Amino acid sequence: MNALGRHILVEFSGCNAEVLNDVSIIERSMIEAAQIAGATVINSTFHHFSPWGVSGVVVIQESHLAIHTWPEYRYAAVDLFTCGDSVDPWVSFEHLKKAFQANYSAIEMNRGSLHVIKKTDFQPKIMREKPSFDLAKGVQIERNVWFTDKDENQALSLRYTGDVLFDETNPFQRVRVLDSYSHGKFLAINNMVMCTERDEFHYHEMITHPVMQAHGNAKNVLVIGGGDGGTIREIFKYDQIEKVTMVEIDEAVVRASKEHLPKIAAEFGNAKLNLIIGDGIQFVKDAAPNSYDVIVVDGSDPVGPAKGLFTAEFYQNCKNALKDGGIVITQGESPMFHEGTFVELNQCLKGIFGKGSVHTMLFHATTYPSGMWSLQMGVKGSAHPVSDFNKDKAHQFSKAKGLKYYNEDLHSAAFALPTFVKTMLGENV
Ligand code: SPD
Repeated sequence: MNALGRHILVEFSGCNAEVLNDVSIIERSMIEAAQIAGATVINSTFHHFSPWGVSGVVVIQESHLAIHTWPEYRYAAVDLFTCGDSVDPWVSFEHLKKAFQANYSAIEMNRGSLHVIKKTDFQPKIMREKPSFDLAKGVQIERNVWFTDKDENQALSLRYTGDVLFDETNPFQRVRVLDSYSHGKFLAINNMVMCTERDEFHYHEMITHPVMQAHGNAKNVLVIGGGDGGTIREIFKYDQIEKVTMVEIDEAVVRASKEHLPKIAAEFGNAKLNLIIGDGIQFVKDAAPNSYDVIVVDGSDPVGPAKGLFTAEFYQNCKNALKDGGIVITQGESPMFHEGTFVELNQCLKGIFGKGSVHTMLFHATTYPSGMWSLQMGVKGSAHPVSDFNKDKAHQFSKAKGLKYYNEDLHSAAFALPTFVKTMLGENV
């Protein structure tokens, strides 16, 4: 070869769109493509974009392999660039063609043609230290694979190992468990983070304890969603509980959590739990009036099956199913990430429970986009969750149960809203 390297520019078309949207498969295929061509892999960086698409690069001692995918066009742009004679980029090409089930067009060009460039006697002023390891001896490569929860303008990313512990797509949604470096294992539904091992207690304690403490003596509780089990784990910390009914639409969420997130899914064996795999929206519609002390709506974001959890009909049915003095609490999205949904849900609840009986809380959701998340309460009655709650009881409870986020001071503080949020909700009078 009369050049420093060979560069193949590939247009892969007609590919399998699901494969092109799967960061783990893409990363694995690209690394394999490098390795079977005889390259020495140094590291890899891959990002999954939401709603779709993957970009990534595998750095090899002999240059790089790079990819950008457009699943919606079933298209991938791939660069296979290798230097020296020991690696054949066409071997990588063949591997990827098969992995993506692709049609292709490709051109090869020489890089650093020796007709054009001449070697000099360049002597670097500073010599790099010798590497402390021998790449050829198969050291562990550094992988840089990211999961991104985002809309068109904002995102939250977690770097994960690249290994996929659970991945199932069913008619409702895609359910995954991945292993992040900073937050441990996490549950993702449709490219959105649901909970991570490290910070799930923020969400699960806050969706449970303020409402349970505000009620004071809830014995019969209904949970809609909550398939990972974190919410029922918190509810079962109350000795007075007689029955918890949980209606989760997707059994895969329960299974994934039991299998991979056992500390979150710790209470599925509780004898007081009635777990129903079914449609929570229909369940509440059919529920007998005046049945529940507390209803917890622990759903996903309003796409897919959780869409119906953001409607007036659903909350009207929740109100009917509550006893007098009962309270519904729902995850209310983020004022910074989903302002429209946040405000609409608040207005919807006010229309059903009355303006003075809807109360909004904020808490730190460190792995949800923007980090600021809301919970909204609708009270069937006149009790106020702050002025009427028993602070001393909340203190004793949170201490005795070793809670890590909720305490009696935070209870009141969570209802204190920043001025801009009050303005959004029309409450800054
Ligand atoms: N954007 C994430 C909102 C998720 C709310 N539900 C999480 C489920 C945890 N039990």
